[in-house]
Amino acid sequence: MDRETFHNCCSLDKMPRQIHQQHCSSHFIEYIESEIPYSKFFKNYLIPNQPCMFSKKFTENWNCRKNWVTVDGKPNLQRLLHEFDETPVPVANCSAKEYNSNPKQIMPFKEFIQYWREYIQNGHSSPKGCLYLKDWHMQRNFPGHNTYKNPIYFSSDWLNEYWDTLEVDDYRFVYMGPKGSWTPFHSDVFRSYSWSANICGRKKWLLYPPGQEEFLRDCHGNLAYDVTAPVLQDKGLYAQFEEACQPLEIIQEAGEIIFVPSGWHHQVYNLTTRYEDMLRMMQQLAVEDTISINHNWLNGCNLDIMWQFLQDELSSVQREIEEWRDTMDTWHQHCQVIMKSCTGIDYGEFVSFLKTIANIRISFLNSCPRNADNCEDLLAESLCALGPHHAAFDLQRVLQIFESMLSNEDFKRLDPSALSFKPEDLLQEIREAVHTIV
Ligand SMILES: O=C(O)CCC(=O)C(=O)O
Ligand SMILES: [Fe+2]
Repeated sequence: MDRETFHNCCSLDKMPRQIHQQHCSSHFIEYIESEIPYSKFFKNYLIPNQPCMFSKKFTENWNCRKNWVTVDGKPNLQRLLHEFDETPVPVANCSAKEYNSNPKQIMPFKEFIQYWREYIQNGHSSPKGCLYLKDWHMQRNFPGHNTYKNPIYFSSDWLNEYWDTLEVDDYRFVYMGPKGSWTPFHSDVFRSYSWSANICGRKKWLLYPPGQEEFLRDCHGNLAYDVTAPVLQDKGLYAQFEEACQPLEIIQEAGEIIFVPSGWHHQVYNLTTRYEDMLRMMQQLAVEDTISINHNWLNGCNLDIMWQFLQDELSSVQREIEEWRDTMDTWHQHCQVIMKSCTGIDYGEFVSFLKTIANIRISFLNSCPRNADNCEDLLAESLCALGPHHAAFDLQRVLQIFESMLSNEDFKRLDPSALSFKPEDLLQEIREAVHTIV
């Protein structure tokens, strides 16, 4: 990041995001044909929270684009079987609905491939339903395989950076879906961004700008499972459906990478050729065999959206258990526990997350290796590639959110001894580190 972008973007309040609540954005997605400077992606897509598509040039050197795909563009099942064999993988059943999602099971990779082969031979049907291998942490399980390389545009990724330090989880996934597989309507974990690259096959995305999901809830407040289902026409159930805008409908071809902005709800289908796509629409069938790599990620640009999400989640937990408020001394702690079990994070962990991200950048600015070639690991390499102004931008954003947290009533109620540090000390350190750059 250059000095100018840093100065222009530091205070995001000066650059409000587009408000989509009342009107919808264009029905076209911006297309990035070849390399653009990182700062352009940052200014045009990350900060305004707008979707875009990268051409297949951005994935042409990935090993999986060669190794996992046959010459006629189909998944190379033989090769995949050889590579992953008995590995346990998570598999969803798209034909069954469980709450607002699909039930999942773990099975050996080879069992999934066997199912997939039979499914294709059977004219894309099976008594087992349509199974979709999804949310598989392939990269984490096989770090040495060098399957793909994270493009620089998505490298300011605090979510994976933080969870990597804990060594328990990450948000980097592989999806493999036969014809008919799809992902129900949702937005991503903590309102993160996602990027998704098609290794082979095609996907159709239905994207709704933030706020539109409010029109896509039933009379109990639950989000629609399938935004294309006829039941949404039922005014008694989905009273506001007519107020929702048409979704941005995007076809993603093999090799292309889509950037899905923060809080944009989406529904995704795996498709095949354009002809079959037409047939699908006529017959109301979903079509094709697709492999994709999907990462969830967030950073200083959408940190405020995550923080707002956490506050909204806590408020809804508080509403749920309001009736016990006066009967329990530990009611506020309980709200945090419930929030953690529902969303995967509570306020205490959010603070640890911010602290970890800040400390890494403070050390980076203090040592400041300016040459990416001298960096020892991938994290240092990406900090170097993004440069000291990006690190300073990150710190500035942590500072702003930290200040907002410190004045938040629910945050003030947390047990201070649960924090292993004094927030004021960290804030001071951040200010000093940013000062060295400004
Ligand atoms: O590809 C899919 O089926 C779903 C992907 C998705 O929801 C995402 O990348 O955020
Ligand atoms: Fe998603």
